[in-house]
Amino acid sequence: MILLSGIIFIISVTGCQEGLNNYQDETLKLWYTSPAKQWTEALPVGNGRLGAMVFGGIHFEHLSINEESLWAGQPINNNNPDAGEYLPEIRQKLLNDEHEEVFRLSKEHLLGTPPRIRSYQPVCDLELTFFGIEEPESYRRELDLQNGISSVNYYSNGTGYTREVFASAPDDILIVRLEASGTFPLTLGIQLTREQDLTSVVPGKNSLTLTGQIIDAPDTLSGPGGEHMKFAAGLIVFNEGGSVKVEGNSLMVEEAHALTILMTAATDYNINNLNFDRSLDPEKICKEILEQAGKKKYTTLKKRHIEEFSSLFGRVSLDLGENLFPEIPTDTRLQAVREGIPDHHLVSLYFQFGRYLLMSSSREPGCLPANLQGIWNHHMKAPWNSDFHTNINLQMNYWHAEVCNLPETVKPLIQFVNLLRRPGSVTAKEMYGTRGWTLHHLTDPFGRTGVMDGVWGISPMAGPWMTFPIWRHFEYTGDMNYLKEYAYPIIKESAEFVIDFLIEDSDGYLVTAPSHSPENSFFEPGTNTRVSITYAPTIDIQIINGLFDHCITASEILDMDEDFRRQLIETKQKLSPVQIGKDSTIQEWIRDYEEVEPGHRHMSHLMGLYPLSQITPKDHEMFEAARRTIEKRLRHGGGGTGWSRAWIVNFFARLQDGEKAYQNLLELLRKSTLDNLFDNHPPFQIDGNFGGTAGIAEMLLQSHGGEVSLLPALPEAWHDGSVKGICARGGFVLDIFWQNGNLSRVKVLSKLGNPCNIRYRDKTVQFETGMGKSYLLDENLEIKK
Ligand code: FUC
Repeated sequence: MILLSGIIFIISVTGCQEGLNNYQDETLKLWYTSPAKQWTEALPVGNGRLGAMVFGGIHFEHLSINEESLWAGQPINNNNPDAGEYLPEIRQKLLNDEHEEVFRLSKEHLLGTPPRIRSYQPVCDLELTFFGIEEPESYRRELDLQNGISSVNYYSNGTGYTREVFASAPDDILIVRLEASGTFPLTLGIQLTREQDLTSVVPGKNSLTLTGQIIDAPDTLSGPGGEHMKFAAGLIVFNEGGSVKVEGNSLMVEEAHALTILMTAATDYNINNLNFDRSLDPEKICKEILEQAGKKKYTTLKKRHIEEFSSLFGRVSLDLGENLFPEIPTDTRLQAVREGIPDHHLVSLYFQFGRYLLMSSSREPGCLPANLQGIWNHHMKAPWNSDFHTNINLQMNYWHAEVCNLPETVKPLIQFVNLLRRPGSVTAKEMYGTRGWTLHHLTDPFGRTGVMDGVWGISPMAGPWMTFPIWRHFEYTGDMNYLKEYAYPIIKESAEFVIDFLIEDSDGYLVTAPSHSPENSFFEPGTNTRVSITYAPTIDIQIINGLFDHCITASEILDMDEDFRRQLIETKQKLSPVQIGKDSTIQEWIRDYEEVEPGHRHMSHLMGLYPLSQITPKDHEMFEAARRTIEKRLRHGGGGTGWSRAWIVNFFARLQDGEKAYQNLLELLRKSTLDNLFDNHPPFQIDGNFGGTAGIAEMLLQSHGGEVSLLPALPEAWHDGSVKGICARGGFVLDIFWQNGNLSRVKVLSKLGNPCNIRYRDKTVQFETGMGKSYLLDENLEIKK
């Protein structure tokens, strides 16, 4: 894997650090009293490129290792070659409600060729087999969120054993440190294993090098087979005391009192090409990284890691009450929450874990965004391929990034979307005969953008949807260079796609056709026939309105493309409207169809409520209809997956209903959270964690519609508290304090010098700010001198 070259991103992060303390909280740890029995109990570390799940075993330690770019498959243009020819007929039949025919034609002539992708894969396992250790007298494994170190401590054989594992971003390396203090030193075997596609594991004097290449078997669904991505992993061992020798293809360490293992992995993936690149030699890349890191002492590597890691993590603190259960392990606390015992500190730990996971799976030295499992996956064929799902999941992964003061985590997403324009423009042209670019409901690092999986993959508005995090990054950072060079071109070309894609329906509205409302279907009126392909579902109208609004604003700010701007304004007026149906909820489709699954996990027609801000209290009728829409979903068993429940938390936060937001947050913890705090979408999906963190932030601070709104959905349970370092659109960083459920004070740091329009309950104040200046406001929003 190489980093994206030739593109320089200027991401204003320095401003975020300015004026911010590094908040220390000794209690920000997940901890347990026994080793993980399965992968979903292990603890994650990552540096954006490398990831490891640490099991913490006593006799046998097992680290499941990932490198973000190791994927099966290869680039393929999977746009159905018939699409252009059949599109007019499909559209016509769709407008005539000939659903069966539309289904048949779409399946044959729109569905991707091939329709599936292959999986993200683990690199290898690092296995440590310890000899002579008796059952320990005490055992603790933990993950310290503040310094990104997972550790294991136990006492056995009259000796204290400690183990630390972390993934350093500055040195691009995974580090395992083992120490034994007492009479019984460390004797262990070290092995690298992989269940398939292994070329060799070669030991050196104190090293192991693993090499391999993914060999894909031909498969009609996912494409031709072949010798695909190359990969390597390497480690060096530095022993203090004792000896290291080679045994077969593993290393044997005898009687060491301390040991440092440096480990890395690499592939020949080149993101610039969205392909592997045979000029890259993964083995050589590993050697170089290890050589550089090997020059530094363990203490230096650790210090560099902690400094870098905590400088990002420490930007935000959340205090919802002190830790009342410092002596109780995390899994027991979670179980207590499941049984109805309040634990506000566990909520803040969960919030910070969401920040931790994003920092660890999406940033330099990595170059790809966080996938469905962030960066952590141990399956050769992962659930949903651990892919980039773009019909809610990848977008949700970044909902909390800006507000939680981690703008640099968005950079890999920006790079990736920027590069997807290339295959995305081929899809736009070949399938729909349009300008611009788009993709459908999922993609892989090879940039496949045709229709995937089945006809429910016909979601041409997923491309425009992917522009929202791109725009949001500008809203928070105000980075003009970024707007001009990256955001605007991505957004404008997406808007061009939409302009060309829209057609007129029989009522004279401009509609998207074909499309669907993710992943729901409706009954054809008067029949039991289920239909999913449709035109102008509500989500599309909301997405287009959002996209066009962003594009119009961007072109105004940049003072560019006046004619195009006018065209967008005119087009907006001709879009079909968002409607309220007979049961007073927001209609999911252009007609008031009956839903097949009224409790469906997707709530796509509420996109305008969150993450967009088209549905606000200013439009009382629509606002109340949105409330009824969620309630209806919930009545029918909605919120069944973690990400769905997390979305509901955000909805209720936007509805300014702190109590319901809180109840749903508790449901997220109770029903969809594993003992290691991963979101449980069997087995695991990271979007629920990220959406949940965004939801907590949204309860405490909102900043859409030109207003910074303080504590808009504070539940009664969070009586006293504070959140520090949280960010608002317009370049503000806030420290908010409350007591007895009421605002007590707020400190506003203005990074950009924009005017600040601040709301608390019914009161708003506006004041001018100076760039880099801080303002303290009291409980009445009066500025203190
Ligand atoms: C969407 C969801 C599923 C799952 C998948 C990866 O399609 O409907 O629940 O999260 O993405």
